[in-house]
Amino acid sequence: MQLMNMISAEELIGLENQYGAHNYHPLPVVLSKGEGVFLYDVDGNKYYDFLSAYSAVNQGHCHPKIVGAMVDQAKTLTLTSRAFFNDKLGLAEKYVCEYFGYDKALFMNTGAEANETAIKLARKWGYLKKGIPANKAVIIAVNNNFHGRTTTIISASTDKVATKDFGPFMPGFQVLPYNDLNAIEEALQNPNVCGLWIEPIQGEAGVFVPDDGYLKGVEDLCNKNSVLLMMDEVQTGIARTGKKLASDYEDVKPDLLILGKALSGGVYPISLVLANNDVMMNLKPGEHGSTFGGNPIASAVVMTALQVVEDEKLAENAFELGMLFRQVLNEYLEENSLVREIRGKGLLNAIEINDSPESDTAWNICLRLKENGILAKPTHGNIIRFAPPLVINKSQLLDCCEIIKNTIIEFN
Ligand code: IF1
Repeated sequence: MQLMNMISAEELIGLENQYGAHNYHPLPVVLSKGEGVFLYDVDGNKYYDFLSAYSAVNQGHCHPKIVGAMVDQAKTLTLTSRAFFNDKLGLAEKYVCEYFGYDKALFMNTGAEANETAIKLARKWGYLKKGIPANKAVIIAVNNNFHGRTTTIISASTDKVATKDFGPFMPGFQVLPYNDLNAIEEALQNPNVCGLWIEPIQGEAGVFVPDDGYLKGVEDLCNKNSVLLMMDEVQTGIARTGKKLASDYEDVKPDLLILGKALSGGVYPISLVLANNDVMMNLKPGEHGSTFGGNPIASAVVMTALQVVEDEKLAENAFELGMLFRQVLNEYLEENSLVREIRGKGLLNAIEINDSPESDTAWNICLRLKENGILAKPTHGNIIRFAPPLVINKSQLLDCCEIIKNTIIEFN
C-alpha cells in the first residue's frame, strides 16, 4: 500500500507507544523486510540479524521453502480444530517422532504452552505411574530459569522482574541452583518429585553453559530416582547450539522434550512436546488441547522447516561457525578490559560486558552495533547475546566479528 510507505519510523514507533502495551523496550529500529541473515528497516538500511527472533529464525528470514509450504497450505485448509481429523497432522506427528526418536508428539503453539503441557504430563505420570499422592507432585526447577511468561511457569521463576506483582503463584515447584548435581541428588530423594525441569543452556539468563557432564549427571539422577527429565530446548534446540539438540552433546535423551521457535523457521507459531508412550498415553481425550495446536498449516510448515535444517546442514554450520566466532572474538578481545567473558555453544553465544547489570554500557554498545550494521540486544543488563540465523556463511561471520570488535573498542 503506497500509504504504508509514507509512514516514518518515528510515526510507527509512536503508534506502538500510543496503542500498544509497553511490555517491551525495543531497540529504536523499525524493520520492514527480512531475508536470510539480513533485516531491512523502513528507511532501507540493511542489518545482520544477530538475535534471530530469539532463535526462532534459525533457517533464515522468510526461507522460501518454508514460506512456500505455509502459503500452499493456507490456500487449501488452515484449521479444522482437533474435533476432526485432517490430512496433515498425522504426517507431521510421524515426521517429528522419527526425527527426534520418540513414540508420541503433542503439538501446541507457543513455547510457554509446550512447557505448560510438559508440567501437566509430568504431574499426570507422577500420580498414575509413580503413585504420588493427589496434589502432592513436585517439579524441580533451577535458578535463573526461563520457560515462558504464564503464571504457572513464573511460579518457578527466580527473576524479580518476571514475578513482581503477579502472585499468588502455583505451588508444587522447588527451585535449586543450576549446574549443581549434589543439590539435585538430595532433592530427588523426595518421593513426590515427578519431574526435573531445565534448559540445557540457560539462554535468557545470559547463555550460561553448565559444566561438561551436568546434563548426563541430571539424566542419571532422574533415572535412578524415577523422575522425568523435562528438557526445555525451545531456544537451544533445532541446531542452534551446533547439534540437532543441545542434549545431544552428552547423549542425553529427555523423557519430555520441549520445543518451539525454530520448529517453523519463524514463519508460524508452533511448539511441541515429545515423549514415549509410558508418559504420553496417560493423557486421555478431553484432558488437554488447544484450538490451533497441530493445525494443518503448522503441520505442513514444521515438516518443511525441519527438513531444511537437515538439507542445509545447519547444525554442522552452527558448530563450525560458532567455534570460529568464539575463537576470533577471544583473539580480538581477550585483553579488552570491557569484556568479562565470551561464551556459548554453536551459534548461541554471548559477550558479558565488564560493567554492572544496571549500567547502560551494553545497551549503548547495541545502539552502536545497530549503526554499524548488526542488530543484537542485551539480556540482564550487561550481557549481549549473539545468535545469527544458522544460514550465515563464513565470510559474513568474519565481517560481523570485525564489526563487533571495532564497536566494542569504541567504548574502551
Ligand atoms: C519474551 C526471553 C529468550 C525460551 C525458553 C520457553 C520460552 C522461551 C528456553 C517461551 C522464550 C523468548 C520469549 C520472549 C523473548 C525470548 C527470550 F528473553 F524472554 F527469555 F529467548 F531468552 N523456553 N523465549 O527462551 O516460548 O512462549 O515465547 O514461544 O517473552 O520476551 P514462547
